[in-house]
Amino acid sequence: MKIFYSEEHRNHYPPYEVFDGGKRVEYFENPDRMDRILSALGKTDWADLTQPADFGLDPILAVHDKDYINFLASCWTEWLASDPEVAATPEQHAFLPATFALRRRTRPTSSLHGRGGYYMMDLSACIVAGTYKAALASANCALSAAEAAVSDQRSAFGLCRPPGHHAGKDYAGGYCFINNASVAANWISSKGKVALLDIDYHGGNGTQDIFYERSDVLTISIHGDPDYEYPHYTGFADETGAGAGLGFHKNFPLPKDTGDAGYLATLDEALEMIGKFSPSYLVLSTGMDTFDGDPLGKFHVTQNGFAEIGKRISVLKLPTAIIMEGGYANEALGTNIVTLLENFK
Ligand code: OKP
Ligand code: ZN
Repeated sequence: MKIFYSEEHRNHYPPYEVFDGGKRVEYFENPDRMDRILSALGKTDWADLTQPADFGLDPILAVHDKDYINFLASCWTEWLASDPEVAATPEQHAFLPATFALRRRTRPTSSLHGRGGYYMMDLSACIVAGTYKAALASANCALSAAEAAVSDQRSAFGLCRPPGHHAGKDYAGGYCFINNASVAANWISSKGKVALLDIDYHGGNGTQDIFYERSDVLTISIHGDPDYEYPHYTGFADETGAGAGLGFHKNFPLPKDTGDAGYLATLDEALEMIGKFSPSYLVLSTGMDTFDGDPLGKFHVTQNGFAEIGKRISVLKLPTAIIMEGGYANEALGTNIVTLLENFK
């Protein structure tokens, strides 16, 4: 299986993130995640690691707002230039706003923090010196996987970091800056009918927003119920698309403590919907934080569960761009990904 991976992500490693109550903690979405996956893939005889191609900005701007991307591109250097304390000790800092724009007749203003609170939805998508280039490289990994799926008519893995599914057209959040899976799905949509299934533990709010009014891309997300889980405000069962997209989005919010049986029963429903849509391609937003014991999740999917998830999705027999999202139980992350891929390919 072709696996698209870039080392660029290492330069995106914020010194901290901020939890509820203002508590600073280590950045959970860390480079070690990729090392665990690389080491597990290195022990297989089928992992064909390749550098992503550079697709330029066009396929990204087909999904994201230009001013938002410009904000990502210049945020760090603007902050360095405006704050001597940051300039003196850049490695101790991460760019974060303290005021957020509720999207009710608000607008981005010209100051850096006036854009920060507009283009960021929370305190977990910290921007540091290497963030923008890492986000571009991550999107290129997704696009390369999409291109491989289309041209080889077989599945490929975009080993993306930073992840993408919380990023909307004009906002970052939840460790995500560019919505890699959405950029890939949108790119594929001009070559054939595509469905996007999000199996990350957290609701794919960015993906939902991006395709909400489109009928040509079916989007489905299975996740912790926003009634108790991040991203809190969207991902409910009654959100099914709007306008031309009505009926082309589906959320499966699940209760705390969902295990293999409950998860697989829901997955079957999702796969049946995809079957009826009858796409030519699939994009799989692949988060492994449904795993039992993930520090950011409340489900109990086991390694056997991931094997079964891989098997059942593979029954669709669709060339699939598998796009890495979350998963924070680092010790198990490599094994879990390899288990899923091995049962999928
Ligand atoms: C990203 B992905 C609140 C912390 C929220 C954000 C989690 C982002 C998950 N206590 N942190 O979907 O794996
Ligand atoms: Zn997640």
